Amino acid sequence: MNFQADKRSLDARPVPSWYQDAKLGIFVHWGLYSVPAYADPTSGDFADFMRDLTAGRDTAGRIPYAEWYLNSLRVPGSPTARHHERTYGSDHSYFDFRRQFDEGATRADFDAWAELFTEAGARYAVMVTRHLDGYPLWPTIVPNPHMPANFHADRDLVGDLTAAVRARGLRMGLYYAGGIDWTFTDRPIRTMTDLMRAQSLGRDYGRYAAAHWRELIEAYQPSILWNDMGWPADPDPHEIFAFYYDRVGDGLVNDRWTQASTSRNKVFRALYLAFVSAALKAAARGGRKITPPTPTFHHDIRTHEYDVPRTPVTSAWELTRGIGRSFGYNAEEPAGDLLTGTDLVCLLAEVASLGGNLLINVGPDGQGRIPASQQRPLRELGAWLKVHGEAIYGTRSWTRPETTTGDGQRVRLTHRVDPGPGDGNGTGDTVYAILLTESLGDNIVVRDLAALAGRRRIRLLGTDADLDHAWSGPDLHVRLPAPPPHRAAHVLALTVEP
Ligand code: FUL
Repeated sequence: MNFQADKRSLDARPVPSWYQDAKLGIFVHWGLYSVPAYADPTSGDFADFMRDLTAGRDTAGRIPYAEWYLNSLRVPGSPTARHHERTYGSDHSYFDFRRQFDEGATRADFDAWAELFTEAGARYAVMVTRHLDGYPLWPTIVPNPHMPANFHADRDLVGDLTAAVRARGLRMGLYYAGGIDWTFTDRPIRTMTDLMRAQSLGRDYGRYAAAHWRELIEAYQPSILWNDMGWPADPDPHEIFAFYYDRVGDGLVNDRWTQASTSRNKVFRALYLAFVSAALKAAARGGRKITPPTPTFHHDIRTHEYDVPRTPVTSAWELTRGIGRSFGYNAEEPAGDLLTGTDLVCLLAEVASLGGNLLINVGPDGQGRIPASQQRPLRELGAWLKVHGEAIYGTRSWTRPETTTGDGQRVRLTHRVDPGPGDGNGTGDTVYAILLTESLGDNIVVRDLAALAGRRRIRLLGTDADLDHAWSGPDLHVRLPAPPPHRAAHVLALTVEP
């Protein structure tokens, strides 16, 4: 099929269902920034950074993301600039980390990474191929006009990780920071106006980024195009989408192809930037927050970062975050800032109850190893999914996402529609009540499930028996033969009786 490069015709293409069924993906942020592996541990959360930015304040290079090392380094006197000076000296440039990174990368054991992703229960991975620092992790033949020849990783890291991930039966998506490349500018991003300027790199950059995406699509046929930080005014991203869908029939694209000003007219762009800058200053004086208008492009997946939406979203969407407060490995991060296995189970249940996917990130170190502190919670999540995956994979949001137990514990609800008798393995229309509590007694009350009262078969996942139960008004009372063992969360499956 030949797709047309326009939003209306691309929007008419159905979103491939594998994605919403998959529910769990692993993001990989690994690059030159993984060698210094530093972000100031006192710089707060990503939300604090965004609050400052959208209120027109100067962030002064303070961001919890270690993958923004080069940007923070360019802000004189920032915690990163001071750390760099102390640790490496002022003669050591960011791109001097290439030697150590490329050397460590030769030893990275991608089969071990893919084994971890599988054990975590992930059904896909998304790898950063080129972050904002501009360093490509595959042997691109597209020359960077600002950098020496062969400016890319020595080993084909994208190809090798893609092969290892696919060998385990997982899908592979690719991330590319299309809107920004710090090798095309020296100016750091401190404010919202800087951010928009950093997204206006001109036509040559547009051609460079588009050539990269086309190269990645042809070489690796990614299952997801995960673009980041917007897209230049030229060329139209719909041309890339049409090119992509023609080659990867069940591929998906995310929603980060917008930018504050997409006008091709330079004068208009300059006026727009001046307007936004004045509006930001006024907003800062009045303590208000402004969101610059953004045009929308075609997309299949909506993305949320750290911030979980409050209400269910029926179209495909994804929450992404690090296990801690950074995507790139931050060796300074205190252990208490990392999610535990139980936290991950609760987060995945919350996201699934809202109809979304969780794209949880790993940040390997400069030697290509995934730190044990990140592996542990992922393996615990996977162990829970082995028993309770039925409540997550292939589900959608139900008429409401949550309720509580009789004693006030949180309960997340997901829904699986019976594929019908023709399917042969139809389990019946099932609602899953995921009880976010580690220990459970033998008498359970789940409140406000009126819509489910009636002929239901009730099981506790991990056991086979149908459970004795009764309804009192909208509340479900279940009696277990004995209190179940400790788990990150317990799941009651409520299935319509045939
Ligand atoms: C953000 C980037 O700025 C972060 O570094 C990270 O890549 C995240 C997934 O997207 O917008």
